[in-house]
Amino acid sequence: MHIENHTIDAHNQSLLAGHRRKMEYVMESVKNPEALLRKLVEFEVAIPSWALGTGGTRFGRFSGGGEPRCLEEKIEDVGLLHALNRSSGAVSLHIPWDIPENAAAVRALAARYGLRFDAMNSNTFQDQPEQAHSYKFGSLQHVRAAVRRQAIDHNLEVIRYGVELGSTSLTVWLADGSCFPGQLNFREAFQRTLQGLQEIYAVLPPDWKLFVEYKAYEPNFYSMTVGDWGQSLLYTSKLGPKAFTLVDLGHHLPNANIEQIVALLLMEGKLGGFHFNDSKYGDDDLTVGSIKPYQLFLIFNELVEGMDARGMDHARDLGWMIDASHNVKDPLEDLLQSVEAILLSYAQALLVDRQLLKAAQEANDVAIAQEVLQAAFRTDVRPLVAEARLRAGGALDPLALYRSEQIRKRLIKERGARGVATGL
Ligand code: RM4
Ligand code: MN
Ligand code: MN
Repeated sequence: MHIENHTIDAHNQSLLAGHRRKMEYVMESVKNPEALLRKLVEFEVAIPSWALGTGGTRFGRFSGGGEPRCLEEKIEDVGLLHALNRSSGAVSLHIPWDIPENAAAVRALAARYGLRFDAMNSNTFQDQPEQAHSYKFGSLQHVRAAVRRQAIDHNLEVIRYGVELGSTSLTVWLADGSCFPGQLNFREAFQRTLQGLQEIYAVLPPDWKLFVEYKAYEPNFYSMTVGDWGQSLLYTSKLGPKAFTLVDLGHHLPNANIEQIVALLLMEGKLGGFHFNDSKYGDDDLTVGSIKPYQLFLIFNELVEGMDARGMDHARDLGWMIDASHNVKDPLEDLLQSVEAILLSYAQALLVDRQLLKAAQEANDVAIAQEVLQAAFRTDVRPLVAEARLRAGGALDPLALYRSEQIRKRLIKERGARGVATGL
């Protein structure tokens, strides 16, 4: 199904007068509104193909119905999101959950919705039915060469699919590690993993990037072979200039200062991209901005400052992806909320008075530094983000329109109540 332009127009008309009033008010606190709106229009966040069905936990999975039954329907769903918010113009695929059987056709379908393919994701954390060797004791770190070969070959296959789809990056997240002391020789596990990554890196097309994602724990609970940003940076530094660290917000130990991690990775030119989500305890994969919106703002504050310092293009030079998926919300509503939260934090970060902050830092004026940051964070930028969406042809209130158009109900009618999408 898809949503017609005239439906979006009618929705916007009904909200326009109220929107204009809110805009007038917020414009008073924005110095260069046109430049800011342009940046918001350009910003885009990739939607993960594995989050379009209702996420489960290992205890259960409760489908909301109407889940996409194939890659084509997943693309249709992302197309729907993009039509509503005009900021979801990319999709990130996980192989083998979403193998494009006919890549040319899939690419053409995506193009019809104005979508491109962002980073490809490999999966060596699960065994597939036809697979010769098990990843029970790891993949690239494995003590047996045949298992490592299989994992490397899988990544090469993912790159091949990506090339056919026009993607230009590969994200490698390894579940490798150990559950008990003594299980693994840390140094040898690192070296084997590095060797595997080097083989993958060697076949990357010239314009491709390799993202090495880290995670503190789970599924291994004693050690992870890419367990934190230091380890990831070690791998990516040894690999070379096309390798970068990927930050997934849920992959840190409690209270980690993620904004500082981001600032230093950017300084080193080694920050590749993000998996946005939110968390209370661990890899909770909750809706972006639902638990710690101030932290998200502080991260964007570092991103804007650090990217500007390196002359980077905010919209293009890092990989912006969502990695969220859970039990109780309609996944499409969750994704609309996640994209919105990202844009709000980005807009607030753009509002930070950099000169004043710099002056406060130079003068050790801690109170004013806090005032500057919080003045931006406490600005209600929702009208600005809505205005950017309006200018780009999207809906002023995507979630409200999704509800009033009864999209989930229509999807259930079309696809049935029992379908289960591949993914988490
Ligand atoms: C992991 C990690 C990866 C994602 C898988 C599904 O925890 O976040 O990025 O691909 O989950
Ligand atoms: Mn992730
Ligand atoms: Mn994760």
